[in-house]
Amino acid sequence: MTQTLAIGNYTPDETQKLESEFAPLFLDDPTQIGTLDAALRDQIKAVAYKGHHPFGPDAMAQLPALGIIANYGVGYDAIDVAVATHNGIKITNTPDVLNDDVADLAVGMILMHGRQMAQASSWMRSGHWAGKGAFALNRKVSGSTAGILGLGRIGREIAVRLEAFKMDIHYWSRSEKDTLGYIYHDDPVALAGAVDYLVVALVGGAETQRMVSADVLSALGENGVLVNISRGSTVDEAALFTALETGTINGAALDVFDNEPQIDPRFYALDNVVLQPHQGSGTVETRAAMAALQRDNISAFLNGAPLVTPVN
Ligand code: 8YV
Repeated sequence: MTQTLAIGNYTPDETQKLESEFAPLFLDDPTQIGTLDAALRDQIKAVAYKGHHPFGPDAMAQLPALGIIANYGVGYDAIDVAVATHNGIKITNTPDVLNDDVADLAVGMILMHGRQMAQASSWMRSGHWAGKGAFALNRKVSGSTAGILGLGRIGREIAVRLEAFKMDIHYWSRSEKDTLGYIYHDDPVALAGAVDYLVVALVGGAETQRMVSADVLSALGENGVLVNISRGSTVDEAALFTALETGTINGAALDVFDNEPQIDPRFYALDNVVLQPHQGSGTVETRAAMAALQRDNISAFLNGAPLVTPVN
């Protein structure tokens, strides 16, 4: 009897491991749950979820025996946790195992933006070094001032790395943290006004929706660079286009967007933006650890053991 539904785009290795542990049914996204026979839906106790499509009340109502949604990812903003909790459905996520990779990518994007490495590589491959001479001078990164918007587990890993680049670290969080030498701002606009790099490491969801507003971008100013490795929803993208197109900020380095993967094509025309395809956690090692944690949570639930990384 199938008790598990695996929803999302799993790699062949992940698929094989899910199959051998749980023999699940596979679907692409939650909107397909209704295509299953009611008799099958009635048996489903666990969902392994991977993706960013909304998983809301309608999907949950179609699975009356559901007890757990094990999310593949630290961010679970796609899942309606309030409704799940109300219905007695446990949510788990995959925290910590991806902190290093996401922080590494944030730092890499800062260096790519400042040192123009992608443009320099294209310059060489086009034969311009020998033909036209030296590549254009660019922007010094070390010794800048960094602002971390959301000093959680990933934000702290970014801060630690940027300290090694001799940066002063400022931050905003819901409350002041016990940090050695980091400067707290109680308002995102004040944070943006104090730094060269504003690095967004917020959780997604209603409470952080469009926190990077036109006012924040205006405070960041013409030397400022916005870095986002969290969720596209945290940034007012319309205001960001205005700021990038009119030069009221210096640039942006973005791993996350509205409407992924169909992002606004205006991004492709901007030279002052580093673009990455939401690949913060996307290494072989980390994705294996995330997938294993997801499976461990499902196993724990089905065996009546304590969940490894519960959310609610
Ligand atoms: C995704 C992420 O989980 O962990 C998160 O919150 O956004 C990513 O690691 C990954 O893209 C798979 O959907």
